[in-house]
Amino acid sequence: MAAYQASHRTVFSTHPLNAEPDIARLGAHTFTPQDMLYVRSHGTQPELNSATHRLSVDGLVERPLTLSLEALKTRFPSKSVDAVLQCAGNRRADHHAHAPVSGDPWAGGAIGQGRWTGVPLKAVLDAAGVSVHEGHVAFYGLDDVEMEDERFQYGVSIPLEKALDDDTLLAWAVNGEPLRPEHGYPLRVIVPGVAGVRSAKWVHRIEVRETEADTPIQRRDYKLLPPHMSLEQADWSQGIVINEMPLNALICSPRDHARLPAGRQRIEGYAIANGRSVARVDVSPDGGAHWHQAALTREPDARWGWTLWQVTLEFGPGTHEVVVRAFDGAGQTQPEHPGASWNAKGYLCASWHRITLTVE
Ligand SMILES: Nc1nc2c(c(=O)[nH]1)N[C@H]1C(S)=C(S)[C@@H](COP(=O)(O)O)O[C@H]1N2
Ligand SMILES: [Mo]
Repeated sequence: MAAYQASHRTVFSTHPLNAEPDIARLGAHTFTPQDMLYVRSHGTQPELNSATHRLSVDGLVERPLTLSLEALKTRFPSKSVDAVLQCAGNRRADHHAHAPVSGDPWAGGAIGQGRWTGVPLKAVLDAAGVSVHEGHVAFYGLDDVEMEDERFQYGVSIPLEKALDDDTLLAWAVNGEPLRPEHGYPLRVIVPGVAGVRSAKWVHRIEVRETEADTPIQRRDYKLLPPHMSLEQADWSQGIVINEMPLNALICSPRDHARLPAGRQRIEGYAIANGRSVARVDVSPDGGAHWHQAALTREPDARWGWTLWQVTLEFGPGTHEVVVRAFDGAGQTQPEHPGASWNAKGYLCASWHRITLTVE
């Protein structure tokens, strides 16, 4: 077994807490243990109590509601959903290596899979009686965020249609444990297949609206800007709102720049198609000149899950560039270079992942 880094994770900041696990450990677990799951927080970490916490549901509904955790757990049918949570900035380091971008340089560990337990958001919205056919559902957290000298409460929204998907949850547990404070205790939203930003932590208010949430996080962040647009001159109205995540794959082990003895070497990692299937994972031992197909491991019902993969390849002495790329069920694959999707905030990097191995 490889020797793990002492800390097991990279901490970009502590206030707010932003940290990703050592990716060599990440790929070893189908369900990411909570203390290994990346943390992406924009502001304060509220100290909440599940006994006194309340969730309100208002806006374009016939019967506004205020619910305790107890009421959520007893008045609605609960269910568990296996889903990957992934930051839109995952793999930003690869965009950054192409040309500088703004934001923490996540290597590829801003992702993890959980078995989330809670109530379908749809059940709560049905109880409140949504009075529109089209619209948006906004989620507000109890954390305070500072952005460009403004201080505000975290808030985001998703289209009503996605809010009514049976798998969109108000979750209080993951992998059979209550949520930890940094992951949204006592209640968070889980929007499977969608960028983590929409899965609001510490949620205390849900609002049904005609338009997207009027919050800075929704309107002036988490958008894919056109390639020529700098952050200083950003016209956010021209950005694509990030919801669905692209096809992606990563080599978790061995680590980039590992030194290894000559011979057979197991290569492993994750691939994700977010609601579609990962149909094939190709691994190249020589920078993309030749490709080998990896064996895939996927939970049969995991519509929103990741696919772990592994392949054993032979390496002689020298330096080798090992590359991975996935194909989805539509036969589509990933861009070869990070420049193809470069944007000033470094979102949605999904190019072929490359590591360098030195074999002695
Ligand atoms: N209230 C609140 N919810 C939030 C955030 C936040 O800062 N505050 N960060 C979002 C982002 S960008 C991501 S990627 C996920 C991260 O969830 P995790 O920290 O549990 O991994 O939470 C989302 N929900
Ligand atoms: Mo994120």
